[in-house]
Amino acid sequence: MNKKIMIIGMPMDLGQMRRGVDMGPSAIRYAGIVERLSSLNYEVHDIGDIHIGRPEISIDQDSKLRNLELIAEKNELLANEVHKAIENGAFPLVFGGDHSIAIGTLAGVSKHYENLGVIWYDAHGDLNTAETSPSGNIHGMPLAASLGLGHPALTQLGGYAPKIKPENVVIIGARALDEGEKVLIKEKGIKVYTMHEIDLIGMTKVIEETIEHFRGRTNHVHLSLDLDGLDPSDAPGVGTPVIGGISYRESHLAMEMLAEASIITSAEFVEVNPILDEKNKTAIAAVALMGSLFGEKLL
Ligand code: NNH
Ligand code: MN
Ligand code: MN
Ligand code: MN
Repeated sequence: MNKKIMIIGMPMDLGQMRRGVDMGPSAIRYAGIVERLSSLNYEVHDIGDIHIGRPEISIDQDSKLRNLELIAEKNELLANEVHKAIENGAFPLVFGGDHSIAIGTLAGVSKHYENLGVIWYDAHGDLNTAETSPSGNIHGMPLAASLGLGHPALTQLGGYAPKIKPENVVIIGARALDEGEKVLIKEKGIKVYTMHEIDLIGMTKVIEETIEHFRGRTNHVHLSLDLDGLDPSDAPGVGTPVIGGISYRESHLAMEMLAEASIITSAEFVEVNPILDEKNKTAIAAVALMGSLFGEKLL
């Protein structure tokens, strides 16, 4: 694992309607992430937060997408910082913010790797476009946008598209897919481990197969972890909780196995909403999972 980590806060809540997810980066920091990673002998640099300010909510006239221009503009800033982190030899570790920030993160990361792999750990597919979205919320669209599908303001971020290829994506934890997303998954042949497969074969096999899937394909895999992938009993502080999720223990196992395989080269932890949380439980869970992802051992 890269011993230098660059933490980038992205306090943006414009991709959905539950206020408070802009406080995610603070909550994760107060749950002790810098101390945790430093104790594992990483050189941790925290560049602070991307400036979001208090922009006025706006709806794009033709697409009806909420905050389209703002999200694109702020994600350009994030993409630049992520790009710089990699340029400086560091592992970019981004804290959201809602999941629309993944458009910026992936724009920054994929610039460096032609065959970037992506693990999308989420209750949702985030494969909507303006046409299929039931909500108009851009946090339901970042995976589609990164695959080059959707509004050009999102897909063309950083000046090129697509950022990733469908065969390099693995979704884990899905249990709330919209109709248009199901069609897209079949059409593109995207590998998905829904809760059904996780129940059936277990997280061990799911991660073994995921690692195997990337072997020979790419040495660079981005982990995009939406805390709502976890069960709401373990991660209550999220805007769109879905019951029947991945347990905290299964998630630890997944992170430990990924650490062991040494394939993750960038990551983001998103959708932590302290207003909806219970005593910062979700941020604390995120920090513990990051501990495992970066090689923490129990003994
Ligand atoms: N699929 C729904 C939508 O597009 C919900 C997305 N919500 C998420 N995604 N939290 O991870 O609006
Ligand atoms: Mn470069
Ligand atoms: Mn998501
Ligand atoms: Mn989600």
